[in-house]
Amino acid sequence: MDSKKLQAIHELIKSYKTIIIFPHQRPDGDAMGTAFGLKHMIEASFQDKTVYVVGESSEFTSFIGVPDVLEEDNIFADALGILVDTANIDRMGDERFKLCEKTIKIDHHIKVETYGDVEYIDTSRPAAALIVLDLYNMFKEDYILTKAAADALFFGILTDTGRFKYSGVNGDTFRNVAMLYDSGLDAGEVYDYLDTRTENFTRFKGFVLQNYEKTENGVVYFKILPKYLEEFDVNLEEATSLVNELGKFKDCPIWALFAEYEEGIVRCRLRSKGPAINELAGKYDGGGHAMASGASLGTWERTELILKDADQLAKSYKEGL
Ligand SMILES: [Mn+2]
Repeated sequence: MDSKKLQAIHELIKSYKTIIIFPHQRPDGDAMGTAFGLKHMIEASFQDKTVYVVGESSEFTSFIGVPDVLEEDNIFADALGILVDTANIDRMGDERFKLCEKTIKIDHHIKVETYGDVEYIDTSRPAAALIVLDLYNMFKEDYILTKAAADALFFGILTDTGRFKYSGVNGDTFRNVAMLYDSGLDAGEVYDYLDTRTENFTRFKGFVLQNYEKTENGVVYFKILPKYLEEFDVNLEEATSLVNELGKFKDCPIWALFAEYEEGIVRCRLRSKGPAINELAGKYDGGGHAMASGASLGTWERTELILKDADQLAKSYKEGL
């Protein structure tokens, strides 16, 4: 935690009437949870401020909130932009952060590039939403954490930590989460939402678990071909959320889930419970955390290349054990 920078963030928030929050493209639970948590917290605390969240919407995160559509570019000129959960600036969901008078970066990914008038990166936090709580905790007299803010932040923390299971979760995580419970969090509501599945999705999950593949040294993978989405009538977002189902096998330290996001744009979600995989992801136009990264392959043929590399990584990891 960097109290000096949190102070700088707090001063900027206080000094702007209009604040616009920018989550990354294809927003996940943490990007949206952080954005809406921050929005609700600031709006409840300062009656004279208007806070917008802009960028892409997603069905999964609509439970927490749907971004505003700001057609007038001039709203941005007098605003403070807060860019959350994003290491690469070209992944921002709305480019108009460039029009903002001042910008703040709040992120928990390993630094890829420097941006923002205040750049706050804390890789010790397993979700960006937890950084909002660091801010809240430091300036409790100035902020009000409402139930809506608590629910959004909890949604972000749960989804980015695999419900408190991933590495990086520690006492600080729970101390921050305790403040959410103290602020009226309805955890049951969030869990119920996350646990609700359609029957189509459940059938698709069964299909993945029957048909996954494995390399020689224990890289488990599955390729979500577009025809499967049609066959099972599930969307890409739902389908790719299954990534961790492939990580439950003994002696299989790495797993990957491939999908085609647009024609000719094949990406993978890469996960590990052994060797760090972010460097491997970097080699394929991606990146992320040591144990959870994403990579961009382009074509289906190129998936074999990353699988080969991942297999080697699994091999040397096992040999080194
Ligand atoms: Mn995150």
